[in-house]
Amino acid sequence: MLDKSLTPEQQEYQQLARDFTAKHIIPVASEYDRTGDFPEFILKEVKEAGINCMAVPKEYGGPGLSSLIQSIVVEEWGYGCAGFATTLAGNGLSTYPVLIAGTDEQKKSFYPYIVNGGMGAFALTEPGAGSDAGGVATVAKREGDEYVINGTKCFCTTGSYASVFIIFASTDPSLGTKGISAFIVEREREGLTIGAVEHKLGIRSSNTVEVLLKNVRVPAAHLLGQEGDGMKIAMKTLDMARPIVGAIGVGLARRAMDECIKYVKERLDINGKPLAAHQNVQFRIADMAIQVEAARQLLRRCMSLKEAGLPYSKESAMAKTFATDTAMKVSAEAVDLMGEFGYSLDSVVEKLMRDAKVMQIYEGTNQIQRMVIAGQLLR
Ligand code: COS
Repeated sequence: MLDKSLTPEQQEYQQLARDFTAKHIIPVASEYDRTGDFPEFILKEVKEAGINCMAVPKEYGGPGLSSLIQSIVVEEWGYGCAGFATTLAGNGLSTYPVLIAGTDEQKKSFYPYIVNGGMGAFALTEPGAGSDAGGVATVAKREGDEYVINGTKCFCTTGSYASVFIIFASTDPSLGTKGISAFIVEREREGLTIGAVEHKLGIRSSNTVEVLLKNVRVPAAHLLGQEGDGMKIAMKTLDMARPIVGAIGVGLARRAMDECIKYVKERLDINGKPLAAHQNVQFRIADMAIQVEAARQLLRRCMSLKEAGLPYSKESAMAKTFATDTAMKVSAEAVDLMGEFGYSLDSVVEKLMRDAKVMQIYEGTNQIQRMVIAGQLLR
């Protein structure tokens, strides 16, 4: 059922994304999960459907969709496969720093890389700077009209396939977070190589790698904003990205609930009655539905604040936390209710449970989100 509380345009995108997911993601998701292969084909399809890099404005070749529509589309991707959704949303994430701080010229040169079917990657995290994003040890030294970048990035989504990266590096380590800067770095720059590829418990079709930077030279014009703006650019980017992760979580939780409903209606107990006839089962299904809907509404409120140009950093952290905790809880509950069938590698829900875990960790752990929320409430 389409959500009738949405506007006709929003419903249109919900239908489009639902059809896209049913056609291109659901039929192949378990195979890509099993092999861990990267679904390169999905890029062409998402571009053709007009839902690639959804935040990029029309004037730069993107679809320029509202934040609410973006979350509606991503929920559908998350329903199909969180690995595919991470790849597609990760591509969008790489466009945010340029949207936030890029000049017109930077937008014109950067967006075609990604919008026309290439991929971008956001590289902030380092072996010694995960939750402590300000601990970035990669350095960018100014030499004439170039910067020379040295360091190691890790857990970089889509790094092996990206044609361009947003790299965060310190231009003045003595200034701490105020010395961090952000750069556009193309893949072909000499000295940029891909290191270890992560083997993961879930979202196995998404590509997660180490990015090694050894004397990588970029023109000074590739600096986003001013030297020292990097931490703020990163934080604003994450504000935009966290509800999108929440949307993947809502989609995943909804899928777990749907799979579970199908099962309890068909599966008979020892007296020949469907499991769904038991009040205990009904209550557990009802709790799933309450959590999915609450997560979705928290997300939509965050998106309305953002669209209205109001502060939404706290709500972004809330939506991400609640939606991804819901994804974890509902998928684990689905495995529990489906018993051995749910635990089997042939079931859909065991994959959902594996995929859900990382959402509580990436784009800022849910503990970091609670720090952001409490920080605003207690200041
Ligand atoms: N929007 C704009 N600016 C922000 C901001 C936001 N949402 N949040 C913080 N800032 C600014 C602060 O105002 C501060 O600027 P000033 O020094 O000018 O005052 C600067 O950024 C540093 O902020 P803060 O002092 O709060 O930074 P901390 O080092 O204490 O770190 C946390 C704050 C923990 C919240 C941050 O490191 C974080 O989000 N960590 C998680 C990182 C993450 O999500 N990684 C996932 C990577 S995605 S692949």
